Amino acid sequence: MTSADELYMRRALELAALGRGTASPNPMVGCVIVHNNVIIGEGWHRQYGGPHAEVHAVQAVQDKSLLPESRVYVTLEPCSHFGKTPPCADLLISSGVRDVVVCNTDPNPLVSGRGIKRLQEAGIQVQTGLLAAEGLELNKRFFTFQNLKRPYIILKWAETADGFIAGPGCERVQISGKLARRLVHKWRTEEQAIMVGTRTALHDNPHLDTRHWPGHNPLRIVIDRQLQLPEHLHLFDGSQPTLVYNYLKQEQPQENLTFAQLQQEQDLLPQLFQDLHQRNVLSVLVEGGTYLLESLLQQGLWDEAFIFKNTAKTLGAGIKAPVMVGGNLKNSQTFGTDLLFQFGNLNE
Ligand code: AOF
Ligand code: ZN
Repeated sequence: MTSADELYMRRALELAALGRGTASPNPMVGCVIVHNNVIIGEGWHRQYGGPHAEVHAVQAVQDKSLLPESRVYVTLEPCSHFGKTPPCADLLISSGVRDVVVCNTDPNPLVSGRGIKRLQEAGIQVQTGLLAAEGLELNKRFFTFQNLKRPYIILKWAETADGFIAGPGCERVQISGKLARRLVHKWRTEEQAIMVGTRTALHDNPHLDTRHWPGHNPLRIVIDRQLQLPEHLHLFDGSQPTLVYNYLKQEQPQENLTFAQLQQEQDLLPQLFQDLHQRNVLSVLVEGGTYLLESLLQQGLWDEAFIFKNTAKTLGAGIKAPVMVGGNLKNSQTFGTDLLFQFGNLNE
């Protein structure tokens, strides 16, 4: 592969990223078609349920007679299954393209190698693995979902300079500043779901919406084992979907409210994530409280963690913030008086 090949694949990855927040739970995929060092077609998977990247790219080519001398760069192995759209591998074959360069192979059991095989059997040359690390990072949610059969789990909390997450009576205290709050709302638009534990739902009465950033409102998930949370909480206002994990009942009484029952004899969190996998939820942002975050940290059930530490605020007493275990510090940034630490799970 030459540096020009790398450049076109970078462009395809850049296009793929335009589907952030809208392609999910599908992966973000980009496609670039090149003839004699000129890009003649581009596309990306814009919307879940909509046409795949290759379809948009082929449609964008004005002079289709150039396709037999063209090279296709696509960030994910072209699909081989009849899903919401016909197989992209067949589209590329019928378009008569010369060769195909793929960034990542598709772990989806419906595809996993069959797309590439199909292209090769039709006489199209295929090369894989170009900028694979970048592709894996871009679609980390999708790859984790497919490989571990659970959503990609992101933990987030804010703590004071002296390590507290809430006041002594569990009362809600605004710890991080305005910039941090906007950033969190942006993150919410990028994930499919937000989750909190019972005590946070009760004491904070959070909206778990995205009012400080344009974008979609994610699914709200709350754990309420014995269904003790009062109905007047914002979580149950019907303004966006809420999923309540509990031990008592399974039903959907209203459009935006679903009760999902878990088995009391089995570990709660693995069960819950298995259920979310079945519901096709690709990623979850866990926003508290301490008990839930610590359980996830201790069970190694997480992929990334974001911790805001407000260096200008102390509480003196209260609920201690979770203790990071198994974290690999990847980055730190400053937002006013907030320090943001980003961790990856060391064991992954
Ligand atoms: C491609 N190009 O742009 C994407 C692909 O439900 P469907 O029919 O949209 O299929 C979704 C699956 O297709 C998804 O899980 C992944 O395996 C593959 N995504 N494939 O050739 C694309 N987005
Ligand atoms: Zn496809």
